[in-house]
Amino acid sequence: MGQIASNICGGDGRPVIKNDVTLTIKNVPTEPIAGQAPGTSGLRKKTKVFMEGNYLANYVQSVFNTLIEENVPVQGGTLVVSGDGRYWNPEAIQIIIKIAFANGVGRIWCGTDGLLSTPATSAVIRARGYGFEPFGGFICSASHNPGGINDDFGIKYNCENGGPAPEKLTSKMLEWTGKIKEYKSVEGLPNLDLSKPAIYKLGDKIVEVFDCVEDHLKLLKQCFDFNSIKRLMARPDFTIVYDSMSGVQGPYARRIIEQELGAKPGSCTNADPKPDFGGPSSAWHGHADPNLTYAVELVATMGLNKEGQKISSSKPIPSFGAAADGDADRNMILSSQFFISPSDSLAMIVDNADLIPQFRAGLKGCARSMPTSGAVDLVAKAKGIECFEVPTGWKFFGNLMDSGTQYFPDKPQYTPFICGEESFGTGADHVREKDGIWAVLAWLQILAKKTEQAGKLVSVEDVANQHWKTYGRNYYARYDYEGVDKAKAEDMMKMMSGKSGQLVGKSYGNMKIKINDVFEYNDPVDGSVSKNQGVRFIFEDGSRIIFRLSGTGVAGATVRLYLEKYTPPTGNLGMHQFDVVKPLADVALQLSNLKSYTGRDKPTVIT
Ligand code: G16
Repeated sequence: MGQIASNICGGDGRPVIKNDVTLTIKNVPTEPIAGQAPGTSGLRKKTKVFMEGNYLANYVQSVFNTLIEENVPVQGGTLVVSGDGRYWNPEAIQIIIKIAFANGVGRIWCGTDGLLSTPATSAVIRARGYGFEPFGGFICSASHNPGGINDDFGIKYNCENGGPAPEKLTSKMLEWTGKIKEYKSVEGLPNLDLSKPAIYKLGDKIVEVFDCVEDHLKLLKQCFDFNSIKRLMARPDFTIVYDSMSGVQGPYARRIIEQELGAKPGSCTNADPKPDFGGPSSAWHGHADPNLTYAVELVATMGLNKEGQKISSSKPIPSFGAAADGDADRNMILSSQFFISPSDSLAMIVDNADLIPQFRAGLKGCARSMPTSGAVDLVAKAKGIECFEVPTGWKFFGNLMDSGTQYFPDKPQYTPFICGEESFGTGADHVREKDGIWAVLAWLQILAKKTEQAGKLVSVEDVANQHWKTYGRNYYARYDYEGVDKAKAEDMMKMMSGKSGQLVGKSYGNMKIKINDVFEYNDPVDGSVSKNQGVRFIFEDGSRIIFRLSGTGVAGATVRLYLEKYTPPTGNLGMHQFDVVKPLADVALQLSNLKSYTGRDKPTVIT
């Protein structure tokens, strides 16, 4: 950078780099850009769209206009700005910093190399503290969507509680994008080296760069008993592979799983973050999306094919496997030749919460998104814990976790709290985002304690078998039809919504429809209503067929079809989930007429 007046230590080992620059605020005229509505999780578009003209600046300024209107303490405040390392992250971060300073922000916090995973951002906003508590943060990420100049970019604003902005704020942001006339920026900001921890004093503004792992690690150490996980790792019969799929999880995985917990070096694979998450030449074609289809490398290492069926392997199969997505909020959990569905994983973590120190005071609440299987409901009922069903989108869990705190002091408290989604998201109230490495540690903690109790290695498969014998099994699968014509997909949804309630009592094979409706959520904490959250067909035997359109894609539409069939403990628990739900899929195709609407006769991804 420009002139370094002095280079002294910041007290915590970081150099303080002073630069007496004068940052001049400029008002840049702009015009509204259509289509800046955030989806399920932030604004996601093709990278080239974000790179064009004022696209990013308009959105960021619209966020600031909203925050200022809402009396958020932006003036002199602290803001976190980082991302998942995807293509154009460094440039976007510089643009955001300039707009933030021009709008009055006093201090910016960045992870090293501009990296912070989504859960780590939440941890930093909530827990880094020391007198400069941030009012919020920007996460530059399109999560599991591929990165690269020809792929996707995204941005999301998280609030002071560390969670995604609620719908009432994002709608105001959207309103601003429709009437914006200018954005503010500063001139004279030197190019900052974000590669090492440092404190930059730039006139009266400060940019602090800190190790991207430290805050998240500190928080996770409060949640888990690292020593007992270390003992599991040290067992000669335990091996682990954690695939970061070239996303942002790499530095976290290496530091926590290998260095802190003692897994063998090399246990963390694809652990160098890449701007294209490995791109077309990677086995997963840059889709850093941990599921059976995309996490092909890990799935094969664990002795499975993409249908989750056992395959032979010439190499020893690790006892535990996990994968993360681009921004490291998602997780997939496997054991040797065994895949656990995210819905089951959630239920089993809730069932074994007493083995996790974070919940030593006793779990008070849990929740799942609507399409997630009802496996967790059965556990919650047996244990007398409150269980909520919310729409798809992590933001809907936030209010439940904040209920009974300073945000909603008159409402009941549901924390300690665990929640999760079928879309490979699991987490708890230590942060306000789903947390991939938290889920991995939760499983390792459960296995470590059960192994200690049993005196022999207990696997994910052992826990699952025991669980199903107790609660029965919610056989589950999701079919995705990606890249279909948006208008046609919307017509199909409209047709099904239009029949709401009319199919009750109708039989399909040996199943009779009990409920057919469009899911609507009445938030018990802030009273807000979210309509149109998916078409549901619920049968008398408890089987469910759910249809929704994905809200995270950037082109066309993705139809998601969720299928669930419950088998009691006395039934056949050892079948393959895809075979069990197949007859339900046939009924779903009949109910939706999907083939004639979309022209598709098979899904792109089944997981
Ligand atoms: C986001 C949300 C999740 C949601 C998922 C799937 O995940 O944070 O809560 O379940 O999208 O959404 P859709 O079905 O609309 O594509 P992520 O990992 O992409 O941030």
